[in-house]
Amino acid sequence: MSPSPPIPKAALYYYKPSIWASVPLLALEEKGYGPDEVDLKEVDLSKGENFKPQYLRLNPNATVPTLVVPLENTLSSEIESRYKAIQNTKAIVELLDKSRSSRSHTHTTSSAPAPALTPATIAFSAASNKIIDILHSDNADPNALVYVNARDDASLKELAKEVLPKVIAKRKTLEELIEGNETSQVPVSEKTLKFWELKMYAMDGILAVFKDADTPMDQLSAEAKKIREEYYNAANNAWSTLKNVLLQVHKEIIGPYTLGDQLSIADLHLAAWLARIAKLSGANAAEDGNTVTRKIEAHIGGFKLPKDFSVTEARRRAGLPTADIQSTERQNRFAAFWDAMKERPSWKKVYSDGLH
Ligand SMILES: N[C@@H](CCC(=O)N[C@@H](CS)C(=O)NCC(=O)O)C(=O)O
Repeated sequence: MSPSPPIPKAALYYYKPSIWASVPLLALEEKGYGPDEVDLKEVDLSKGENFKPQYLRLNPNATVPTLVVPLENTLSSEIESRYKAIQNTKAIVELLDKSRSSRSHTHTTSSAPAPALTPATIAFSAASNKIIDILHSDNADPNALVYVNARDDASLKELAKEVLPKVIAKRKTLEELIEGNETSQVPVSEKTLKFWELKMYAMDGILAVFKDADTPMDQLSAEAKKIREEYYNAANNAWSTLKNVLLQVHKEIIGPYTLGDQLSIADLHLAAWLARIAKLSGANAAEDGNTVTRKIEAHIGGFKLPKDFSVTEARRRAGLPTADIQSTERQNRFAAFWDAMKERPSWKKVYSDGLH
């Protein structure tokens, strides 16, 4: 008998500092996927690797994560048509959850248990979808917040040190792709070219703000001053809008996890999102939930989350020790969530290099 062909493997395209790619990375750990079940392929966003035609064929939006999965029972002999690329975080995590169960016969390489992360009831499923949709809405966009994380000249100068090298590198890649295409024997489609040009335009908009970040406002030309003022307006609006996002999500959390004491897929989205907001607010991975949320409140300014959750209850439900806690102590639900989440091996692994 000839040996059976190897089971085709899925591949997850990710970038470690990316917020949304962290969600499937958390899911892989929580589900107990073995390293030989999914190939991890890094796409360096800071160098614009995601704009290259090879990657655009997998994901025309040029974003991570992308999960490429083999399709079973295909009639086609074409290798390419036997794979399907899934291009958004929510669908990827749902698939990772469903594809590995404790009874799965095709994924036997890891003996770790594979708890179901998808909510089991219609009501929980609706709550989970609501939270995920809020976190992925434009008002909550954690990537946009990176660029508007300065509301005065001193913080703009600091932020420029981080943003400028990346934007310049991405712009260079786009420029090379566009120029290379002009002389290429196999030029890309009009659509791809337009996409690159639009991305270049976006990079130029960011550069216009950050290129003279070292110059104080009162020494700028009239035009540069106008750009800076518009930027501060946009930044103030973004952080002010975030208050509503936080309150909306807070209202949905049962505690300590979004749906109570069981981890679910909404928690993976929330963990990555909150880690980014915490980082932008100056918090770090070692800090506890109360400290982190105090920093978020202070960073937003004039904002307090409701302290409507019992600390003892939160810790008891998360399986954490409660002996040192005063039974009347209350905290906000993000703080309780943070404390529960940060104890998990998945979180420790994904945030081993600090928050991102
Ligand atoms: N809707 C997409 C959004 C993914 C996304 O925005 N990913 C970011 C990284 S977290 C990205 O790839 N950005 C492209 C870039 O930085 O050029 C999803 O849910 O997967």
